[in-house]
Amino acid sequence: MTTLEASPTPIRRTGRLDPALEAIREKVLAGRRLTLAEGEVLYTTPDIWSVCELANLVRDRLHPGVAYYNINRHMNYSNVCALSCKFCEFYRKKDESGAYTRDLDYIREEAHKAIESGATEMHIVGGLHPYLPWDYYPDMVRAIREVVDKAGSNLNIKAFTAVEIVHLAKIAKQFKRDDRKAGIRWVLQELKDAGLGSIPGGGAEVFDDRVHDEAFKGKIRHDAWLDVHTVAHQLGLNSNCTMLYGHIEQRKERLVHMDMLRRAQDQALARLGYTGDSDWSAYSNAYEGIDDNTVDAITLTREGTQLPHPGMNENAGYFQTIIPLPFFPDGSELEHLYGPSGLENLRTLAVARLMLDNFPHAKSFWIMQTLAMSQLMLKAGADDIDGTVVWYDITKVGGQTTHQETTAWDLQRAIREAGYEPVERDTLYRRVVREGKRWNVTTG
Ligand code: V47
Repeated sequence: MTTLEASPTPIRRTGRLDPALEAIREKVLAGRRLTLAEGEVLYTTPDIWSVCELANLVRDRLHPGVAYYNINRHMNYSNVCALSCKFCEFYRKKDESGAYTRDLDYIREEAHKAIESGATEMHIVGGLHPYLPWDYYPDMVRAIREVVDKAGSNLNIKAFTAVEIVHLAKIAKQFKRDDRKAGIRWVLQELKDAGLGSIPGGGAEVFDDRVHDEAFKGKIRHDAWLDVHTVAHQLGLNSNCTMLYGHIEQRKERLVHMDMLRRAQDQALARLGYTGDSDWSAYSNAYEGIDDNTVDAITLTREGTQLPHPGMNENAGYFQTIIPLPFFPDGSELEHLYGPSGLENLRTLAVARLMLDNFPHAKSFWIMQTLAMSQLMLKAGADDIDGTVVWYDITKVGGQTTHQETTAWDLQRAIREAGYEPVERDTLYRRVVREGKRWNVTTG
């Protein structure tokens, strides 16, 4: 096993494929799963453009000719948080200046605005509020649902990271240490009944105990994060997942993170009837502590494989997309760090696309990557650049304002210029057909 360097690898273009990538290319073409050791090669080769090309080969096979965007709005119900994660500039303590908690009237008003703007999704997250009662959360979802139903809209309420869901199980007094999934199931079922439509991918950070203890101690670890998403999938809720990189983690830890996610997705896809490759010798992992023989590897990247889609199975829940998030040091306790470079962002997106062979989508979240970089990423594995967003409080790119709106036209233009047909999607990646602010989805 090689050791990954923390320092950037200088890139080189020789006009021919780095020989170290040849065997990897063969596997990618055949739609076979890459090992963690091969992931290291993707991270260390100076031939970064070939890594991007390989990732784009997969992306074009899965989504020929198109790239996705959506019309959405982000809303944070509170920035008050019991945790103090070192990478986070969003949280405030209860009486600190800038702390806010929204009431139901504010939330209803935001739902109105979202519908008026033609949004197909509200993305809602907040801190782990120490005092809000359990009822606040299903009441919030119900209040939005009422506004949405009254307007005859089909807007998806995508809300609460896995970290919040575990917190809610605790405040609802449903959390049982010896049966964590039971409390999670109770909370998710209540929220689903209230109108929750899907789960966002936040709060995953990097699935590594060392990084957890140094940078976000107190937050749930990877096992609880994965439990929430597994239960969500079992209840028929689709979810996304993120990876926050470029702070104190190593590239090797990112690869382990990706491996854990693809194993969880293997399980979700197996429940949907997909069958896999049980020949673990083909992609045996070299890392200590990684158990090799859990489930079959199911890949979606072979030519002609049908992608999972809503309604293919009753209670069909699965991970839709991986969203690598580059760390922004400004205003956080880790402000002394640089954050990842442009090339590291490009490479990480490409590596994620290649390693996560059972994920239908790879998203470049333009708010954190910038729209210019997201456009480049459409040629390095990304098929989705997210949405119109409007207000974004969690990171503030290049300044202080949280108003980070872009128009659907800007997103379409970026996509077209990259050579793809822009496709407006809803939260579940169904094609949106719209007339102004009124919209519907097609099932094909
Ligand atoms: O969980 C916090 C990250 C996440 C910083 O599911 C930071 O479709 C960079 O999860 N620098 C929230 N990142 C964002 C998120 C998300 C975004 C877009 C779409 C979806 C989706 C999910 O932002 C947090 C955390 O991992 N974050 N602080 C920071 N300083």
